[in-house]
Amino acid sequence: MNLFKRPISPLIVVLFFTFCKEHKEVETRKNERPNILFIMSDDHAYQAISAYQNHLIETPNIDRIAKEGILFANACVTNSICAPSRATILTGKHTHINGKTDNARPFDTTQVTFPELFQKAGYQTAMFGKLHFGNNPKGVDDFMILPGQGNYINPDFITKNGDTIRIEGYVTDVITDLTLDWMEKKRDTSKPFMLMYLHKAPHRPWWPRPDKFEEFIEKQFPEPETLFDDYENRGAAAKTAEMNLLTHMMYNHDSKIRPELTKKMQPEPFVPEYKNGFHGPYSERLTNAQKAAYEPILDRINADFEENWPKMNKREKMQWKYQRYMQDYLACISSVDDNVGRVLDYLDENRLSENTLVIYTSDQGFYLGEHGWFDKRFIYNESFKTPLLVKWPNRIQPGITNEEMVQNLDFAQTLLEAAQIAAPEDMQGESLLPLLTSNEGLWERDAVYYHYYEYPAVHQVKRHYGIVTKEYKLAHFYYDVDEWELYDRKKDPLEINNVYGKPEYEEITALLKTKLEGLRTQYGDSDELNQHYIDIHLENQIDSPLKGKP
Ligand code: SGN
Ligand code: CA
Repeated sequence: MNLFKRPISPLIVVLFFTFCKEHKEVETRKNERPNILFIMSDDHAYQAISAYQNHLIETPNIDRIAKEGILFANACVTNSICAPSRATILTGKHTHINGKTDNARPFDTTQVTFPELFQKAGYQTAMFGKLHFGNNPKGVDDFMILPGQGNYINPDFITKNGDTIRIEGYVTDVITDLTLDWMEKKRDTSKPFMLMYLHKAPHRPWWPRPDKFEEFIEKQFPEPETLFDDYENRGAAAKTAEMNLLTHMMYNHDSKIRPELTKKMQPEPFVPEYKNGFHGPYSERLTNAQKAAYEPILDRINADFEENWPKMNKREKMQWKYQRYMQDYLACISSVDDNVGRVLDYLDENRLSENTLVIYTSDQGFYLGEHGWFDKRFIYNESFKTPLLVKWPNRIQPGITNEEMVQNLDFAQTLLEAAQIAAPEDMQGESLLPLLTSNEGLWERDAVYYHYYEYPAVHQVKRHYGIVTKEYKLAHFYYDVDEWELYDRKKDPLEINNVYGKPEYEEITALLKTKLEGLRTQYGDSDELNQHYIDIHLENQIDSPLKGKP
């Protein structure tokens, strides 16, 4: 039969034109500049995102980003602490170049940051939530940021006009309301947007919203294998760090035991507290109604502590503190996840999802009892790695996992390239676009550079720099020690055996040292710069909160 002579069915014609139209729309969208939604939380461990691991909590909304896009299993930071990580993200440069070595000194705002490049390129830009820079953001048309660390309940915000206003509510909900309000009412629909939505949670001191608080104090969580780590086979740094749950996590400030009760009980072991006990949200900031919601929950925690703590041995005390910690930390994350869901729903409902690149990350990872710790700072996995999930429909295949060693250093160049904006030559990262769009062959980096500086300071984690490959991790701790640590990542994923100096690792150590020097030269770091930053730090000595000052 001659097909060409057959009359074409009207249905086929309609389908054909619909296909052409849709195909054309997809093609046009591919060429359109995408909106960027940059979501970052503070201290969100990948162990507490179910797309990574689901033994602690389900995070269905954050997981949506992974389901619809890509999950980076080996994303890491260049320096595991808040403001320095943010400076690296915004400048695309390592700490020793952007100069933001610690949380204390303000960021040098004469530097170019990626939002201003978006703004200059015709994007509408905005930022809501935690920046923690000691000054206001550059290159954003609109912003509302928390002063410093901010507060969980009834938070204050610095506005673009220079005012500080207090907004009643729970910080994670409030930051989301501001973000949604901007998208709904302030967005210029003739322009693409670059929006930074930056959570304070789940930062210490982990105050959940009352309903989540109540829900999570009922839960018990599995313990990490290294909860009772004794730091054998490690150097001085792990032994002297002040972030152990039993000996450094505060009864009042962290575990929510009322100062009056600890005064009466004098619990062992002794842990120095902040002078103001319930530092943070639980102070005169709360309305009576809010206090009435928290008090019965605090009553239960305090009654349990009063009755059971004196009967517990050391091991049981560690376990009690771990459970208390996880209950509050994970309850805070549950609110982050709900609110991320609200924002993703907004994008879906307003047909914005298709042309919006959504990125979810944290300023660094966090210890959830691993090595007996809370906090971050070390080059060890839980704080060195950071969550990274990206979705961008039509460009990123859904459900991909990528194992490459990518860093927060790469974010600026990635987002700029996605928006077809030229990145300045002196940015030090690499665009992740080839990985996002699956051309894995184009990725060559096999080792990353890390450098942590904030010492002496809160948590007393010693200064160190190092190199990490998929197989090994080599770190040099310096300043008041001169110690090397080497971990065989494949054989010792928990990083409890420092094999530096073992004869069978001599060859690889020499190779890694050469490679590390190569990275230091490539990125422009040096012993002279180490000394320079030590001098600056000592001039601006940061008070330890253990001296009573938060
Ligand atoms: C505060 C915390 C510390 C934390 C630093 C830095 N104490 O000082 O535990 O390490 O911030 O955190 S608390 O008073 O908030 O409880 S960072 O994320 O900002 O780098
Ligand atoms: Ca942080």
